[in-house]
Amino acid sequence: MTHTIEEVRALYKKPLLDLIYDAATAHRANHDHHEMQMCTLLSIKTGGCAEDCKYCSQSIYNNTDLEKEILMKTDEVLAQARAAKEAGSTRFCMGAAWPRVLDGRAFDRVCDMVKGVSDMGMEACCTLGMLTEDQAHKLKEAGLTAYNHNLDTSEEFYDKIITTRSYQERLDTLANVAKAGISACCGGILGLGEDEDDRISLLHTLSNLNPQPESVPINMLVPVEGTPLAKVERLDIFEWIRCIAVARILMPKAMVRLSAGRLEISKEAQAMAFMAGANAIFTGEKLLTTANPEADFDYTLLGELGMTPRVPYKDGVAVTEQGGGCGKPGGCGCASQEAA
Ligand code: SAM
Ligand code: DTB
Ligand code: SF4
Repeated sequence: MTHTIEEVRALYKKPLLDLIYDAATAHRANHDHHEMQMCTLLSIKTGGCAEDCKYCSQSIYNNTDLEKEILMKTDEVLAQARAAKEAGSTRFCMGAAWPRVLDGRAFDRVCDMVKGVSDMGMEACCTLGMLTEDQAHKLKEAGLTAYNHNLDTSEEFYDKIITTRSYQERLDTLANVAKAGISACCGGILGLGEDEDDRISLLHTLSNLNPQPESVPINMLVPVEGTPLAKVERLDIFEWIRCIAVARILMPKAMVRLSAGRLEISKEAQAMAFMAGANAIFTGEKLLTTANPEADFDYTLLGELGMTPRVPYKDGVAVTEQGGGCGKPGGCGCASQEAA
């Protein structure tokens, strides 16, 4: 179903509690609202990126004190994936600070990593920059579940944030991902200094992608010292919640993923975001290069709210090799486990 920009604006402008109520209704009609998908990120190649994204610690245009790291070895990555699985994650996302994928040994190694993660029974995701259709097919063959490639902000605001690539190039990669039959994980960053119309425009573009993204990461800017956005004014938290609710209503089947920025967001606001339809988080003490809440914080919060981590699924069938039926890390011994 396509949505006009006026429809998206009308939704966005609803009284907040009505909007959250509608989003919670859409969430409950399409998902088990007690479930939270836990995902882990790993930066497999860090820093030295030739794009000029004004928010990013990894761009060569920004003066951050990040240590560059070359592409990790496959077995080191798989050891981290196994640890993430043991800690309760069902999705492992590998990020490389590349503007685009180049064919050759590095890409072949990433395909091996994807295969290894997928063979462990975890959903494998990567974010490697721009991708050709042929490269997307190779990742699909290796077992990739989803490719993360964000639109980040509105088309109108894009050149205030990134000038080394165009919005159309992002859309082209998303089309290549779709042609290879890989799910798209596509969302954006809030708090870049954009205005309300930019947030509405981003949500409109995301919801009109065909097919709609399987996963929609909502990042709140993590201000990084040495980037042009280090001192930008913080976005009001209710705007963040509003975007989550609108994303849930417009993309009812998607996983709405709270991504960067949770460390600075109170547990009450995170609970409100879950109410508004967010059903996935990144766990682990690090995102790619910035800090994330401790596992204890996340598991305590889920417990307080009566929520449970989602069990892993592969090809529509629950993976039972490890972990209990409830999906708790290490398992609790309960047997009930249904495929979605
Ligand atoms: N280089 C690839 C790309 O840009 O598509 C993949 C890695 S990039 C770090 C993945 C996403 O992380 C970006 O699209 C952006 O949404 C998010 N991100 C990066 N730095 C961030 C920051 N400081 N705060 C919030 N989100 C950020
Ligand atoms: C996404 O949208 N957010 C994640 C994931 N996709 C790769 C990355 C967040 C990165 C936050 C900044 C950092 O840690 O460098
Ligand atoms: Fe490079 Fe991605 Fe960072 Fe942009 S967001 S500088 S493309 S790593």
